[in-house]
Amino acid sequence: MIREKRLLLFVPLASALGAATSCVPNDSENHKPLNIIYIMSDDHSVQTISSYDNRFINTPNIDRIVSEGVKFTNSFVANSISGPSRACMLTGKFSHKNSMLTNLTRFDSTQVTFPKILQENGYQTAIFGKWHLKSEPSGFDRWEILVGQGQYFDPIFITPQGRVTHKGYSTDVVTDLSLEWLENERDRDKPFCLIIHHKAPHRNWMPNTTDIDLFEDVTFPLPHNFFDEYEGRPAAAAQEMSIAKDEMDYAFDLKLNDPDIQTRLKENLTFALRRLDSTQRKEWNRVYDSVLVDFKSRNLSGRELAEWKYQRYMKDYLKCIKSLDDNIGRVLDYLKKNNMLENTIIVYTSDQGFYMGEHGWFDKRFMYEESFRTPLVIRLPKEYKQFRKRGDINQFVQNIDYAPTILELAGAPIPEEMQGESFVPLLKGKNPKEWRTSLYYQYFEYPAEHAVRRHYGVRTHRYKLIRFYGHDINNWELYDLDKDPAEMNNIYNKPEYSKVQSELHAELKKLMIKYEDFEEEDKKIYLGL
Ligand code: SGN
Ligand code: CA
Repeated sequence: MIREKRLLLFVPLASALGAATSCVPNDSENHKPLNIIYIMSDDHSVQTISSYDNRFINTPNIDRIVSEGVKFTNSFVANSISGPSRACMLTGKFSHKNSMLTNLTRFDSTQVTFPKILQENGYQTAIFGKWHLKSEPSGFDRWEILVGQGQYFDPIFITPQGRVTHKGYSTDVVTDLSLEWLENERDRDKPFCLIIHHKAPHRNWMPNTTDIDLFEDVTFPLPHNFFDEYEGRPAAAAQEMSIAKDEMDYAFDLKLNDPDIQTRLKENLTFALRRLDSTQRKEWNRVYDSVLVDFKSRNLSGRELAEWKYQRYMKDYLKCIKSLDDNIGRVLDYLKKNNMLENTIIVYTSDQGFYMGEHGWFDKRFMYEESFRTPLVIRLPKEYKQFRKRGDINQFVQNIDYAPTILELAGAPIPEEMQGESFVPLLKGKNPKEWRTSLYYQYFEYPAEHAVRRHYGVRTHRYKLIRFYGHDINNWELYDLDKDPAEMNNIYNKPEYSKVQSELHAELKKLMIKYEDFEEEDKKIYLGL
């Protein structure tokens, strides 16, 4: 079934924009369907994009998208982990509906996805980079995807014709493939949707050797809750994603390559380093050998050791972000040079947020702010400028909205089964009265790496209610985000919040019914089914 708001196929952009049609200049570009470039990185935190947060790094190219478009200040995922997040993005549905609950699941590629609908409506579709859904891509005219998580150096890709290795650094290679497709492979008579999915800055945060010296002399501010003791938050206490503990591996994560340092993931570093050529290896050793010497000479322990690990983590992660931002710049420059900017929508986002030491963590998964949020910035063609004067959009959006939004932008129909909402009205600067005021979240991957318990919850503009459930946990958390933005103080069952608490329970139940998430035993019991 197709929703009523379905748009005509290939309506000129001016008509797709509705009421203001007559104001749109009538040059020929406006009569072509919009091209879409969707760039998504892996694990890029909101904290490390300068237009969101300028404490750590300058990202001029991502910021260019913002200055020529919009920045979503309240952008969230539906399930903060790669495969599930990608499935939500493609299908416009929550995980329980697209069945991709965890990274271990295989995506059912017979499902309806936005690239398939674009294809049916005359678009050319292509994807390069991380896929992470186990089954092969469908709905793409051209695809070349990384094997699993992919490698940072000389990454191996899967193509319909078999495997191929491309020499170079992953972020450069994925961009090269994308630009090559734009320049030489696509059919220039058709509109396109190009999806560029970077591996970076995923663990183990290996920088390009060209960026290897960056940030070496910078000391980053420690998050105020780095030494969190998780009082009143048993799930947070039970996680295994602590920078201070061995979960942040001295060899694999911190690149301390030494016979004296034998760790659980040491072999993974050995394998990753084998992919560097001799020139790259020389550069690598120049930097990381001196880090090793420094580390040994300090003989650190306790808090000092944890802080040293945090500093190393930040440096490596941010080196990866530098290359990511540079490569986004390459795409923008290409479009500018080829006069394509005004007929192309450019989206930049991540598959989820990430912890930069908040609560003492790396990784994601939790419904807490740093990993529930994800960056979302969109460069808009000039026709949109008359609708939106301001750069920030503050309404709640979620990655289940991407599919319906992209379809509406392309003038293609939005299937009824998609649970997300097109946010095209927000891009036009409208403030729809009926827009969502609460968000639903779910996480399923447990037992698993990093030991984050299953949970679900609701977030409003001020409060967050989370339920952790399973064989070894059964508890609720409630946060007043105005008073406690870092989510340190669980106020569940505090008498002064009893009214708020019951309102949030009602809202959570409403969302579970709306999105039809009541198959699991815990949810059935909660809903009284
Ligand atoms: C790998 C990482 C984990 C990470 C998951 C999921 N371990 O398993 O730290 O949480 O990926 O990440 S590693 O030792 O292989 O680096 S996700 O972004 O793909 O969901
Ligand atoms: Ca990820």
